[in-house]
Amino acid sequence: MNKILTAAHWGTYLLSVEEDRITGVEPFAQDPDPSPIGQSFIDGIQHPCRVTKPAIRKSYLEQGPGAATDLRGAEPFVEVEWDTAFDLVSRELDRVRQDYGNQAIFAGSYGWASAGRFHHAQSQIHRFLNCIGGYTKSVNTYSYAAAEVILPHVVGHMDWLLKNHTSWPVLEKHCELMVMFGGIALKNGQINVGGVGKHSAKSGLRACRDAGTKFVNFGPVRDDVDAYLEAVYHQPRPNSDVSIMLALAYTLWQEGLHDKDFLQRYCVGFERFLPYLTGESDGQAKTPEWAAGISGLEAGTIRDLALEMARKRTMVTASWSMQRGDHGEQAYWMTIVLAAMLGQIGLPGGGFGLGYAGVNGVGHQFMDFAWASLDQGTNEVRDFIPVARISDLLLKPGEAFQYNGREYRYPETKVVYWAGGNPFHHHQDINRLLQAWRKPDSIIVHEQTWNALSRHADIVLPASMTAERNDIGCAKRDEYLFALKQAVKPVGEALDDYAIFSGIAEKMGVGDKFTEGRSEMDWLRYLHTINRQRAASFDIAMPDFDAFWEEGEFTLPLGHELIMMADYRADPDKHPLKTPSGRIEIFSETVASFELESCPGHPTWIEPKEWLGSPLAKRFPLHLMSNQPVTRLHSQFDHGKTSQDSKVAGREALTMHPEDARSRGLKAGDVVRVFNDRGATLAGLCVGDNVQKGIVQLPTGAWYDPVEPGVIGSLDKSGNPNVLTRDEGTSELGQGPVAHSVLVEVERFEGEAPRVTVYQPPEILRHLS
Ligand SMILES: Nc1nc2c(c(=O)[nH]1)N[C@H]1C(S)=C(S)[C@@H](COP(=O)(O)OP(=O)(O)OC[C@H]3O[C@@H](n4cnc5c(=O)[nH]c(N)nc54)[C@H](O)[C@@H]3O)O[C@H]1N2
Ligand SMILES: Nc1nc2c(c(=O)[nH]1)N[C@H]1C(S)=C(S)[C@@H](COP(=O)(O)OP(=O)(O)OC[C@H]3O[C@@H](n4cnc5c(=O)[nH]c(N)nc54)[C@H](O)[C@@H]3O)O[C@H]1N2
Ligand SMILES: [Mo]
Repeated sequence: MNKILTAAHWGTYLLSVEEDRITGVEPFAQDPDPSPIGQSFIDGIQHPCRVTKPAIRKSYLEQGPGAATDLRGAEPFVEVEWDTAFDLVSRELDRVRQDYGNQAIFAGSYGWASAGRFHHAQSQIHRFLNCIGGYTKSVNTYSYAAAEVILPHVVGHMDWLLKNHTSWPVLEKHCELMVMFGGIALKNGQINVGGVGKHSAKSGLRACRDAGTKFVNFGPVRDDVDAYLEAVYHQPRPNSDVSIMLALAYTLWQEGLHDKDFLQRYCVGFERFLPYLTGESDGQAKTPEWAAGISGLEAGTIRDLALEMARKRTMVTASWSMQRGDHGEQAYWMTIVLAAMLGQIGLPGGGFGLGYAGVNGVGHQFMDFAWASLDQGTNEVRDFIPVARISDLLLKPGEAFQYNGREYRYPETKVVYWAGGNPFHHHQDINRLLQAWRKPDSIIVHEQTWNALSRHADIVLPASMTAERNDIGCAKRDEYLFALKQAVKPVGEALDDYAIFSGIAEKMGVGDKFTEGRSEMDWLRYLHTINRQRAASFDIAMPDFDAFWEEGEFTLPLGHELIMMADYRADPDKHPLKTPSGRIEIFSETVASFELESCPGHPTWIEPKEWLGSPLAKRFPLHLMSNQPVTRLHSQFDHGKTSQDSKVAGREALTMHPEDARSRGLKAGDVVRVFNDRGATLAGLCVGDNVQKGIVQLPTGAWYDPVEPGVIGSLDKSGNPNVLTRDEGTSELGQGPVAHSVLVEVERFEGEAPRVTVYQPPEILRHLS
């Protein structure tokens, strides 16, 4: 039996391999808190739902691009040889770029793909398409799109902030009070983009508790906070957080506890915000009583907390989910303004945090080292979409959209090309997506499994998984470099994305440009050489490639303990922020000049379009929390053991408060229908008071599995919340997704529930009859 190291976004593991089968999984010995998701490798890699051979939708193979696009998702596939598949793809890309131009190829290809630096699917697809003239791209992430757009106006870029978060050991020593909005969920800290050596969030937080930090959380789900922290829980009406923050700010001002020197020296625009806070400008003082009416909390609770925050070294944190709702920009802007009024930004243990443990790297102490990655070349196409505007792109060619203060237009799309992401997982309002999905002539995907994305494509090219190829593993905000050796042969005829693009590039006459004559191992050596040179510039000796490959791992020295914005606090003239004024902008002249109702010039309470406070709550009285799943990464390995073991009544579990269950006559284990005007899905019921009354939790990631494939509005059998969510931008500024502002109703599903079938392959023909 061989033991071979592999890496995933949720950690590093040793796979036991016997006769080309994976028979066991052990976590990496140095990881103090490994994720159970790794157990899904046992059945998930060599699973019947893997795509094993290139496959073409039947009508498409018979009639070519644009054939019966309404049958996407409903027709059988026909297997073809790789050479035929390469021909089909290269001819279609050629046709479209010649007849319409490269902007007609949409290849934002958003998604998490897999760990492994070289075989990173997005790097591969973008490099390949840049070799043939480019593609329409997407900007920002589903994770924190609103933050990425608002924060540069207010304090600095999200990437810069995430790299500079105050690290756990500093919090342990200095933080007296941590006030959390949306919790700090350890389930999320299992993950890190690109991989994890040591999971540090749990020990980091628990050390704070042991050292006496008090934790207070505002949020609907108790599991968002580790029970060990003995947090004080408040359960405000979801999406009301900005009103609570405003009331905390109001109390600080009213009591004269706001830090006037800090606001004067480090910020601009407090005087433009103050009339709003006091109500001078709109007739409504943002008092605790006012916020109580919106959030359902006690005014006294808010007032007392404000006083305590002013007395103590306080860290105010907001999870990324806080800005994945209507007007998500406001939640982050107001978090920063509240922290600025407390005046502790740049002090150890104080200030603000945006997404601690959202991934393991936030809070983790690491060395700031940029690992080498594949050069993607230059994209000659200027067109782009904000990432969550994919359905709009396809449905509204030629129409204008607003983004960050400017107007742009959607180009017309003929080809959609995806590798390493799953829009049938990540995008909101799947029924609207299905409508949009009928528009392009061709949909080409590289997929590992027969999930909803590959089922709704025309050309499906089977991609290998990390354990099936050689790679190097390294991640942002993580200190480890791993040699990832191929553990098993790829299933069937699956190839890695590099080999697939090499084959297509060859047909299109750009083979050498794409590969630069390098094999997989040549590329790993090449990337290692860059890493080694970078390490040398830090006086770190890294072994040569052969020694590293033999050794299997390399670790960077421990980074410094970080205090976010300490430099800025020490000398704001020497270390100005990258905002227009160089200061924290409580009022932004730039944002104000855009004259957007959906994002005014200072943080503002704007009522969400869909929440428990809206008239729609009469028909759909439950707020849906489609948060990140505990047992997988999004849709990845939903077919694997860890995720499948967590299903209830064969589908995704929906958790509901006991009183809400009782009033609907529901009990644990029931199959329930979750619905609103946009769609309906079936889930298995869990009942528990870990969720707030009036909300239901249905995590993202179950594979969309319609009762009637290809029919828009069909009932989903597996519990995918995105048949229920809204497809609208956070605002005209950020255009981020609003997955967390959604209302639903839940009822028992009467009769025999349809069987979930999505974890078995669709109908596949060996050849055209
Ligand atoms: N309702 C709701 N929706 C959400 C969210 C939410 O909170 N609620 N969260 C959003 C967020 S924050 C995010 S980041 C997105 C995540 O959305 P995605 O990143 O799109 O989700 P994944 O399931 O990780 O999709 C990755 C896909 O890539 C494939 N893949 C993996 N490795 C490879 C590879 O090497 N090659 C190829 N060709 N394919 C590969 C996998 O099979 C999988 O289908 O979802 C968003 N959607
Ligand atoms: N296990 C696992 N971990 C993951 C991922 C995964 O798929 N699986 N995905 C990763 C990715 S891509 C990302 S972006 C991060 C996401 O990190 P987050 O965006 O923070 O994750 P969520 O789980 O969506 O949300 C965290 C909690 O916020 C609360 N919440 C939602 N809306 C509100 C609100 O209006 N007010 C308040 N106060 N609370 C609210 C919910 O109770 C929810 O459980 O997680 C990463 N980690
Ligand atoms: Mo994300």
